[in-house]
Amino acid sequence: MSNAQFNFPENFLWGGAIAANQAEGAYNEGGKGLSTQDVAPRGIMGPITEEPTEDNMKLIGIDLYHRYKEDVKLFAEMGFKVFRTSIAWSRIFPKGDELEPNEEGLQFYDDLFDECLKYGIEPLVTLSHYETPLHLSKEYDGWVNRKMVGFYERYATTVFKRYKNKVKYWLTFNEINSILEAPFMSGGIYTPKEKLSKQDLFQAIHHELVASASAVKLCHEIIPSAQIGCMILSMPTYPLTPNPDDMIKVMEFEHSNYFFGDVHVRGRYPGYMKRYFREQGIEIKMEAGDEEMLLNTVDFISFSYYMSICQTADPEKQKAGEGNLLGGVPNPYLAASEWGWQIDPQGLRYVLNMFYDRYQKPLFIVENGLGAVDELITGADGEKTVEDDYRIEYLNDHLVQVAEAIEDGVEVMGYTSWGCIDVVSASSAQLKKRYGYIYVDRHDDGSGTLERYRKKSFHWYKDIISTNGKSL
Ligand code: BGP
Repeated sequence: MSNAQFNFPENFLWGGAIAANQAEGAYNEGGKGLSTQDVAPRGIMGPITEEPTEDNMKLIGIDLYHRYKEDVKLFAEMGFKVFRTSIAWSRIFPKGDELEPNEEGLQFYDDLFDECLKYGIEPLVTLSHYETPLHLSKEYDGWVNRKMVGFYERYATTVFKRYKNKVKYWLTFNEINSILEAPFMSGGIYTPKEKLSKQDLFQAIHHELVASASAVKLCHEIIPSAQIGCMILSMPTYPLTPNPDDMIKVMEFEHSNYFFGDVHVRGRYPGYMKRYFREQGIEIKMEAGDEEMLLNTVDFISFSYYMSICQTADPEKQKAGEGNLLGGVPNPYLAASEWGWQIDPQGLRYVLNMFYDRYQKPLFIVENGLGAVDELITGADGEKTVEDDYRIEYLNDHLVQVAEAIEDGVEVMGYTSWGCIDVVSASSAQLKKRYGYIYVDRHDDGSGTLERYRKKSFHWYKDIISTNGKSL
């Protein structure tokens, strides 16, 4: 079916996204050091272990480290223009604080990026995606420590120089605002969340913001033709009722997340954060040069979008939202995925408009998708497949809203759906929560051949890309 009314820009970057720690496996090969993920068998919010344990699905992941050629070939078959992945920091600097990088780790990404470029696929690279070297977490308490800025700068400089002819699109920190709820995974902060003071949390955030601005500066110096963006977990927020108290809750919640974008785009702390710091007795220690450094603002804003939420000022109703990654309560008008993530395609149009109105910068949707349990069956052609019409419906509905936002005048650079090949889930560390167009035969009990199979959505996405969205 052709939908002539949808006008995606001609150079729209269609593709898919994964992260090193959820896909590569080979956690102790090629000179790689341990990362925070290697001791987190239950996901980003769960307890951690002393050493890597066999039940941690990320240690093997989907074995992309050894199978990337086959996988990139499948991405090329779908027509990808861009492939988002992260560099595992601990492959490049195994401990994080050494002076010399690990050549074998650098070589792996050379090979991976070459493989993408061979098919005309642009790599989009996240520098830090929930995978801080474990040594930096244990020895320095992660981003609470100012020294992290220097370690990150050394790492960023190393990879910018190495891949300057291969990578044009960069992201500094995955979902930088998630540190508010997941300080260990997002900020490498070893101090348990319950014991972490707000002072230390916001100091860590300051260090990340300075490091992010510094990466922007370094990237512009080393690769003048490159574009570098921040990456924000977006969660459009509606008042549960028209009560003004609920609306103020919405505003406060949005401020806690907009804050990260505001600093990245405007280059300074907003007034509402200064008020918050004053009222909470938080004093951010700034070093000489920090304020100037923050003025190195991003070229574009990227974000993930999975769901919207509601806010309420009523403490009784608020209880319904306990345990959500960013808080908030369910919306009575929306259905939810099997994992309770509420499905709201229009929220994507809304958030695109909100970001664009606020920042007037190009936007890149670098994560969106449906995590679901898939059943591998034998199709009519004798090939194994998954009839994932539910995923096609979710993605199609969301892309229609991206098209609407483009009609609204929003500048959208591209769309990389999350987990374009099945990967280990970040929140639950399970493999049964699948997002991919490509099914990977691996299961949470450790069984499976690791074979790859094209799902029905594989063919659907291929059509979307080849028609530049006209087949939506
Ligand atoms: C984002 C992360 C990803 C990813 C995705 C889906 O928060 O950036 O790493 O996994 O969410 O989440 P999950 O895997 O928990 O379903």
